[in-house]
Amino acid sequence: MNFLPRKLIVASVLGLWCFSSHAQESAGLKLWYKKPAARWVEALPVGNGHIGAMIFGGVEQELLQLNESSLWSGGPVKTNVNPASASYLPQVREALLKEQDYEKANALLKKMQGLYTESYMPMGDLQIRQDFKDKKPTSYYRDLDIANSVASTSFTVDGVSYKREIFTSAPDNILVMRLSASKPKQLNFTVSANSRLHYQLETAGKELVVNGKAPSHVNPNYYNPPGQQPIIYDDPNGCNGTRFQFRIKAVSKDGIISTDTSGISVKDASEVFVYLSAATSFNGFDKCPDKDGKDEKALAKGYLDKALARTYADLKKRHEFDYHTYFNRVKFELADSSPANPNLKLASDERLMAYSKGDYDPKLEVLYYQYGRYLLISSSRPALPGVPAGPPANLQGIWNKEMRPPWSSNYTININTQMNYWPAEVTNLSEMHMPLLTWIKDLSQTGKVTAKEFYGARGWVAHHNADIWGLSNPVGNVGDGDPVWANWYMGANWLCQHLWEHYRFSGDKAFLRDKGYPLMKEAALFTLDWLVEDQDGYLVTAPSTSPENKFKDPKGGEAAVSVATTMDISIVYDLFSNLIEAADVLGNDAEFKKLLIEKRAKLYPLKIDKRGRLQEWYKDFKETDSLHRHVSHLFGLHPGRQISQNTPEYFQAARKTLEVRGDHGTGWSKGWKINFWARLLDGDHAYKLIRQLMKYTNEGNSEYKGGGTYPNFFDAHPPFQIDGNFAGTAGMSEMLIQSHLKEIHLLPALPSDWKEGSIKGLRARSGFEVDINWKNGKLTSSVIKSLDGQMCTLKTNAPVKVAGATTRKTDAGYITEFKTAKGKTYQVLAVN
Ligand code: FUC
Repeated sequence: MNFLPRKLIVASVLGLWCFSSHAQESAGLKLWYKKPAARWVEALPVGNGHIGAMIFGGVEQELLQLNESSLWSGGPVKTNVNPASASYLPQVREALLKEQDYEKANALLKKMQGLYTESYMPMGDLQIRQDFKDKKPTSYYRDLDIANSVASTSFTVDGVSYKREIFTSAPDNILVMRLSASKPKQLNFTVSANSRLHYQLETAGKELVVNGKAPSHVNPNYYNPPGQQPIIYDDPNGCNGTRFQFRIKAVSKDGIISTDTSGISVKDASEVFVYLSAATSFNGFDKCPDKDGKDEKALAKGYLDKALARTYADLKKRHEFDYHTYFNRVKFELADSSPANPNLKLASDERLMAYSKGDYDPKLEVLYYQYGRYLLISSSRPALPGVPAGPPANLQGIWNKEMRPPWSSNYTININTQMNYWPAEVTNLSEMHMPLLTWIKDLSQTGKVTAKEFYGARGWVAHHNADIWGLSNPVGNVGDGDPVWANWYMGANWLCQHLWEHYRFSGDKAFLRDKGYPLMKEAALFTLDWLVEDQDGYLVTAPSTSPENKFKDPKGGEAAVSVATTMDISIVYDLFSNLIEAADVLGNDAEFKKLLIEKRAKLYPLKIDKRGRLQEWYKDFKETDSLHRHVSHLFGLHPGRQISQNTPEYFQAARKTLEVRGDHGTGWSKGWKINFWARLLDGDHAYKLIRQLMKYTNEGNSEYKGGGTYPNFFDAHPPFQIDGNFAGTAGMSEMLIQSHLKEIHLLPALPSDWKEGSIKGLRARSGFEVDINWKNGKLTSSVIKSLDGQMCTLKTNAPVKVAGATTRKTDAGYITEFKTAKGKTYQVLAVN
């Protein structure tokens, strides 16, 4: 299934793009370094949603560590893995609601678990050996130009300058490398390939071909039961793992090229083009990738042959056109009050280090912001003609080198996967949201089976972990998972927010009617079955956890499971509210809407604890870790919209919660806190967290540890986890524009460090595209383009003028309302 309207695909390929576009100066939008990468987190990522490569930039030995986004271990999820599960539910509820025996509930929940997810696999390595007989290179330079999505490495040896330029093209699904030298016939090198998976090498003409296979099962890296092989290739149940092929061809006008299984040898060439295509047999979440798999060989050959039929210039032009279509939609500028800022001359790793020591460098923040957009365009792609859509970006986007990656590099849906997609709509990359929205439908199908088998419930459910196969059961291998993460029931409900948000930004009613609403409704059906009444008549969830924090059990010890955690109830509130609004938009399902309104009114209410914080659990339990990285109970502040200035007591309690939680944490935790502080309208505190998130971190160096940013600007959990990058970009956007409360709030949380700047091309809900300019920390003007002809309600911190509209002052700011016509642009001027 593909949600991308055909019109959009064709328009994108033919270049008939109708949204505004802002060509970007590439000078400031480069990551550059003075030496090759010594570690993976120093290598530079390129990707097209399918092929991912980490480029190390070595002189004599270049390494491209390769991925293909559909290459996972395993196959379709198994059913009936724990037939006894549902029988424990009444006992769990009894333990929780009647006996308050949290320990007993915890033990019982372990009996209600299923299997672990599968893992995202590395595909292989491409190596280039260029023998310079140990002569020292000079003028070494490597960069990643994110304005054009091209990486290059250059250096000089013996008076000859060499350059390698690499990009991955989405329209041609190919990785292309151009190697050149400043003097004729100086290129002598070999290209070889290998894989950590099972593989064989062969040649086809002058092509080097790697055929391989992913395991049929890989245990998570943290799960090592004695006597169990963690990696299994042959599945006795008959569905072996995904096959893959990547093939490489080198082309040169004047060089001599020969190929055997040890590699491709190039001699005496002046310019060489190396092409790499890749494909897997993955054929959808519900098909065995081996016996019912796609013909990966034909696919990889097809991509390569098609690319070879084009010139390098043509491939590059098509790639850049495609990339610019998305990237150029948003242009962000922050004025630097010291225009000759010496940090601008530093290599990116040194610059990041200087920044984390406190240097002022707003252009680095812009680079970080746009890098998040670069990573999303590179790791999450809708279909293009002849190229299918890729899967959603996982914990590492599409870049992974490990056989047993951290947390399986899977979809962790108690925060991380959703976080990946927070920047998608607001930063005008709605198409990149599609792989997630499509995958939600897959997940809902296994989720229906899980709802029925595990709980005897209607609708669909998903827990905290999922994978490309749409695994939806609570993980733990029936008894080995800790319920504090495994037994959490809100994955489907939270993901449904993305369906609704896609509609809110795009105004695409057909999407809402045909794709979004049915999935949201099915999630609500599960939830209606899941909710029970407590002794006071409130609707509660039981069992319930607050990912992934524990509380002091009044009976002694630590406990994870109780009743109606604030996060559960906030997510249910969000789902029901979105469905109620969706039914209004679509003018349908009046009965169901009525039911949801009734049920929502009976949900266990938000509470404020003794210390003035938003209460995390059903009762005012004491948390075991008051600085815990998850701040699950603030879901209603962000990404929900239940808590805002319109609910001043909860708004204040949310602030207090964050103050106590503190500013430390993993990369993604800091990223979430940027968004929280932006929603609390505190730009300076949000900015403080940007500084935290962009703290220089490196592997193998105890001086630079903790949550932050690696030399290649990847987010450090640590280890690498891409969600922090995305949350950073989303959070900075949230500081400049908010539209979750049915009004467009311009500059809601502008920090004092961002005195002057502009951002063009952000999107706001109800179908608007917005440019904002500010000086001396104050809005100067804005341009609002209406894409859907909706009423526009603007909120500003000072009065503004819009032709034909009046501005009124309220306690929360200035409100300006005006009718808009589709396609028209409206000027907003600040009144001084
Ligand atoms: C959750 C988080 C961890 C990590 C993992 C992928 O379990 O608590 O910090 O992000 O997901």
